[in-house]
Amino acid sequence: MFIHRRRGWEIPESQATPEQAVRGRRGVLAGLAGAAGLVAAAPARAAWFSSLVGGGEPAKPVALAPLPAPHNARYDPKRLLTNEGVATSYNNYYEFGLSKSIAAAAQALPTDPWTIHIEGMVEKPRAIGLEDLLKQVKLEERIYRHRCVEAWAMTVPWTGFPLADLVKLAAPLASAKYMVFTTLADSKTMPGLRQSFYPWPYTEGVTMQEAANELAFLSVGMFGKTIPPQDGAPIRLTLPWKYGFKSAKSIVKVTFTDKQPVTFWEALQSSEYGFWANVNPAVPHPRWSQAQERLIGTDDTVPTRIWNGYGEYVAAMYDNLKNERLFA
Ligand SMILES: Nc1nc2c(c(=O)[nH]1)N[C@H]1C(S)=C(S)[C@@H](COP(=O)(O)O)O[C@H]1N2
Ligand SMILES: [Mo]
Repeated sequence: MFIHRRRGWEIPESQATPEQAVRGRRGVLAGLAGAAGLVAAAPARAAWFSSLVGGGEPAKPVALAPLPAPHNARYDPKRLLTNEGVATSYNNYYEFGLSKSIAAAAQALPTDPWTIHIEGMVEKPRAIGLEDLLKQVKLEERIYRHRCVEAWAMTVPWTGFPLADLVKLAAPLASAKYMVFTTLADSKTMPGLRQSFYPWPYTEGVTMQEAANELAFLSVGMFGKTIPPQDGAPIRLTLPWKYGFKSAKSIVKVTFTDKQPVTFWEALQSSEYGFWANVNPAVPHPRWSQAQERLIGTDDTVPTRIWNGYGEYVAAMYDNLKNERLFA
């Protein structure tokens, strides 16, 4: 299959993640592209790839503002911080392309003004400006480990506030069971949206109990500054006990519902990416092991921990869900 042939833009990522993981997500793509008849003549294929991986004029780098906030030491990651330059240049943000190198393209992300719509099963649907929202919460800094389903990990100081604070502001009805996050889909600046076989916009979801968990965090900063576009400016989820794809970037809408949502990766390939997506080294991805993880920016590979090491905070939430596919 053509997707398994090595191309220039594949090399950095191939070195950086287990080959199977690299092929893993693109393998999904290859299957879909084949099914959609996209395996076309060479020039068409080249154009298709370049539209996937971005390219074109990089926008002017966004200036990040200092964002001081008290450090909360309760969540000591017991791991060295990932180098800032590495953490902010090795990204997954498919709206800007499939490669890890989307930071330049992402500088075009329009973040000002930013409005979050609150919809569904709430007392009163409304929209709230980010500035207004930030006046109603108290920012703090937390260092969390982040584990991508592709078997790489990073450790980052995030600045933000508990997701529970947004839930409180939103005032959901008692009948709401899930909170769904919809992220920006801006066709003017996001070349990835041209790939119509992806179920855009990128959405994610959690149960109300997960949303209320003390670890569930909304990040507006990283390394003491406003969060860079490529990492999900101006506001993203940070759910450290789940695979990274649950941590939706650039959130524009939260919807409360009583139906379990079908989220982006689940809609794309439900056999490989489910709703729960809790980290577990003993449950392999259908096409690669999850036993180990590579710490980006280092030469180290370390054992993966169940719940990404956050079991003391989260494991009890799943006691009555043993029949669910909790770890994929
Ligand atoms: N909107 C959106 N959010 C997203 C993604 C994406 O492609 N689009 N990728 C997810 C995945 S797979 C991971 S691992 C993390 C990566 O965050 P980082 O680039 O800040 O490391 O973002 C998650 N959130
Ligand atoms: Mo990921």
